[in-house]
Amino acid sequence: MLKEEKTLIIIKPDALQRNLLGEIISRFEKKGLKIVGVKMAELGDAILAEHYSHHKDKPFFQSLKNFMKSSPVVVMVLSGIKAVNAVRLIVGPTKGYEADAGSIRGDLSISGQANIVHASDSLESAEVEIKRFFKPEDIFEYKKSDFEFVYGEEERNELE
Ligand code: FUP
Repeated sequence: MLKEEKTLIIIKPDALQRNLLGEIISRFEKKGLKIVGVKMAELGDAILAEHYSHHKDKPFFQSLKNFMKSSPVVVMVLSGIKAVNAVRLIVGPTKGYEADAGSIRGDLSISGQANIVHASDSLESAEVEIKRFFKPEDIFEYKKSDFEFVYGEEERNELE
């Protein structure tokens, strides 16, 4: 049974500083993903330590936190069929210099750290990450007028 998944993305300081916010949001919008949460935030040590806890013993941990604190970020929740995987494909693998042309990181980044965007890597981490950055009342459930053309009939019947 199909259902709309929610996934979390963080548009990182390099993207804001390089005027890429519109370009990045536009790619997700054009895909057919629905924006159900969005905010600007300055991330502090505590939330970054939690978000990147899987890297806490890596040599780049401190510089990663410094980078993520270097300017505000934009945090978004995107919704759609198989959204977690679809967004990871659009974002591309971690290092910009290894990412395929066509992906956000492949087209817009040539760094392993300044890689433009974070995206949840599984449905389980998406649930945890969305709770980390958003209160339930800041996530919006609504119908978009392009729904009929973004999805096919059988998909729409399953989703409704
Ligand atoms: P991803 O899920 O693709 O964002 O990748 P990871 O969770 O493995 O890494 C999270 C962040 O750590 C990357 F976005 C950038 C940073 N990083 C480095 O700075 N250096 C590295 O060698 C690997 C990751």
